[in-house]
Amino acid sequence: MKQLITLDDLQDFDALIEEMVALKKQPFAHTALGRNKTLGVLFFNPSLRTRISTQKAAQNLGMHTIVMNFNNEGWALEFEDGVLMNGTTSEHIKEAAGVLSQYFDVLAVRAFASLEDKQKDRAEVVLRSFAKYASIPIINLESATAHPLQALADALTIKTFQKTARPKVVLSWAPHPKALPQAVANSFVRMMHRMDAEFVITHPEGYALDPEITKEATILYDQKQAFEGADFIYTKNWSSFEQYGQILRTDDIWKVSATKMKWTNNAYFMHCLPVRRNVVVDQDVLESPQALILEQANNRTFSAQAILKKFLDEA
Ligand code: AN0
Ligand code: CP
Repeated sequence: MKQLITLDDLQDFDALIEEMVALKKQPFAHTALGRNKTLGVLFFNPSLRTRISTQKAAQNLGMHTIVMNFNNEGWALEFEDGVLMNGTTSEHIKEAAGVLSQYFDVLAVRAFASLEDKQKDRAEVVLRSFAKYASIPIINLESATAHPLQALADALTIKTFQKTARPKVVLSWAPHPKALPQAVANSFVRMMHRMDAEFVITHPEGYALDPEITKEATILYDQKQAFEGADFIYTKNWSSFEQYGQILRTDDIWKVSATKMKWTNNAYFMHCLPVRRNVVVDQDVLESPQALILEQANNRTFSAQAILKKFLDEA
């Protein structure tokens, strides 16, 4: 494996989950593996969890980390080939990725969707260009269409808390005042297809995700019907995929509340964070014993560590 851009790059899903469980039990069992190796971490967007947990994961493996906030501190990058660079961009991705490959052993990149150009976002121009022109492994820290480390952490959370062999897991769209990407939801769907579970997506009409990704999923427009008998409610906002990047409604009908959680089988509540309180979900749900949000955040260290370990093992 030379890159983790989407979960489709990962062949051995079950083995990776087992690795995460082992690393969570003994985070410092492989401190010699990353000795004298350096992880580069580039951010084109804000982050709390990804930024800290990825560095912690590297540190647990004995690696060094260098973080760079690229938007404010790097040169404006050009991604188009053969272009006359007499405009706003200062450095081509071919040089930038080549140069970074001189300094680092593994490179992790966060570059969100533009939500303006659907074709460019779907082509994953930024992440795939880094992967194409770097000579070192690339890890996606949330790209235009995917957030695989979040989904792997969520898989570990579900595995840890499931009470039956085949739990019912519901991905429920939520309201949000800003247009957000589909990346978290996409990766959650891809991940759920690899789990033994009854998986249901519920969202209002107009909020269908990329049909390429959801083609095997059960989709319900009735949130109550979806919640009935659920063991896990995973809520997340995303902007419209069809009317790309648009917010189609501003009401709070789809917000998760304690009343809605009563429709479920005493379900656990999940969200990747950051979450807008009382917009996406009521705060009493977030603060209830059923909320797994801190466990999900904790598991981000072990998803990053398992992927880093895989790259170091294969180097
Ligand atoms: C981002 C998103 O929805 O993709 C990051 C989530 C991990 N969320 C926000 O921008 C609020
Ligand atoms: N869940 C997640 O990726 O959080 P950050 O955006 O804070 O990294």
